[in-house]
Parts: sequence; C-alpha cells; structure tokens
Amino acid sequence: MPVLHSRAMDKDQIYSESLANIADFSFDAQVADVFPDMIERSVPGYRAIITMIETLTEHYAQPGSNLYDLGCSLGAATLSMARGVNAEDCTIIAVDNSATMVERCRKAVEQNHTCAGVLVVEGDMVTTKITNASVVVLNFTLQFIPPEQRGQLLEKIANGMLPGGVLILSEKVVFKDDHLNGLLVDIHHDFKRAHGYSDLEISQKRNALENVLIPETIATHRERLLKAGFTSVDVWFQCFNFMSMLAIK
Ligand code: GEK
Repeated sequence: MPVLHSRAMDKDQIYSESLANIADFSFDAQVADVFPDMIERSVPGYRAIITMIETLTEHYAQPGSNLYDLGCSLGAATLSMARGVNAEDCTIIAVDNSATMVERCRKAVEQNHTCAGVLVVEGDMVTTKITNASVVVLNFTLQFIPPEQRGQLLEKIANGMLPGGVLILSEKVVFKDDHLNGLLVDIHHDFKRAHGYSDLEISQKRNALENVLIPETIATHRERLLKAGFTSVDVWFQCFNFMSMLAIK
C-alpha cells in the first residue's frame, strides 16, 4: 500500500468511549487522521479492491483520456490508478468534498511521486464535470450520496465516458432476503471484532452512519447503471456485504 500521509498508522479510536450524543458521521480532521486504519479494519476486501484498481486501470485507461476518482479521501485508489496507467497522456482527477481529505490527498500524491498527471480537486462529485473519461472510480462513495441523486449522477458519469470506458463502483450492500441480510451484517461485525473493534465501537459507529451511509441491493445498483447508459454491468468482487461492480460504457 502507498504512503497516504505521515500519520497513516494512527489507530481509529473515535467511538471507543461511550458518547452521550452520537452526531452524524462526517469526514472531518479526526476521521482523516485515522482513515487508513479505519477503512482497512471496517471494510472487508478494501485492500484487495485497491490493488485490483491498478490492474483494471492498466486494462481500461485509453490514451489522451481522463481518469476520475470521485470521493478520493486520502487517495488510495488515486495512487493505484496512477501506478496502473500505461496509456500515454492521461490525467487523473481526484475529487472529494472534505477539505481535510483533499489537503492530505495532495500531500500523498506529492510524496508518492506519481508520474501520471494527478489533479486533486476539492468539490462535490454531484456537480463535477466528467469529460473524455476512460476510467471512473466510485470506491465506497456513492453510498454517501442521497439515493434520489444517484441516478442523475450515474447518468452524468456515463455521458462523460468514452465507448469502452469503465466505471468501478464499490459499495456496502443490503440483501432482500432478511435472513441472509442479518447473517452478513453479523459476519461483518465479527470481522470488525476480529480487527480489534469493541461492541461499543461497532454500535456507536453504526448509529453515526445510520442517516449518512444508505446501502442498496446489488439488483438496484445493476438496474440503475443499465438505465444510466452502461451496456455491461456485473459484480467482479464481493466479500460479505461489500462488493464492487464493473459497468462498461
Ligand atoms: C478510498 N474512495 O480510499 N462529493 C465528493 N466527495 C464526497 C461526497 C460528495 N458529494 N460525499 C462524500 N464524499 C476512498 C474511500 S470514503 C468511504 C471513500 C468510507 C467523500 C467523503 O468526504 C469521503 O472522503 C469519501 O467520499 C468516502 O478508496 O469512508 O466508507
């Protein structure tokens, strides 16, 4: 994994003490400080997906095109794209609406001496212009966009993509079957416990995310991507209730 920032090894203890009021989760400085540790211990398969984004970028990046990482946080996927891109004359545009994340992502890009041109932009992915794109990454970020805005955002992305371009969409998901859904939620919590989170941390974080991270079913994602203008859509990675899809223009 790349160096994400100088404090990349800080341990996430944000929800370790009992809190009187649990505010909605936000991507502030406190979260940015511990983000690499938080996401690796919370998202099964995260590291594998980051690694594979390099391979997928190598395969799909087209010469003279733009590559987007929407909701880039500290730039883990951005740096994977930068390592993977072989096509000439590509620009990688990393976007996040958290000022702290953007500041630290810029530092990570500088520290990792990427040769592909990388622009790190503070902005809302909903209003970001997408043009001439061969690879677009939404790595666990669409889930933070209000569901009623997701269709329009995906249409805008599809419209800004070149034929043969790919969208990599990774999300936490829910399942229609209540039994299976409950089982996979329990297994995810087991995963978090195995990675050192206490029951208190798990339940307080869950409350903080309740109104902020809205997961949907794989079927909902698939149908919406097809409606948005992608021609081939399927899951390429899944671990419990976390998955990643490829949507080809
Ligand atoms: C990774 N992709 O490491 N516009 C731009 N950014 C946004 C918006 C928005 N409207 N809403 C949320 N974000 C990263 C991990 S984290 C996932 C992505 C997680 C940003 C938000 O500021 C945060 O940095 C990111 O999306 C979500 O591969 O924490 O579960």
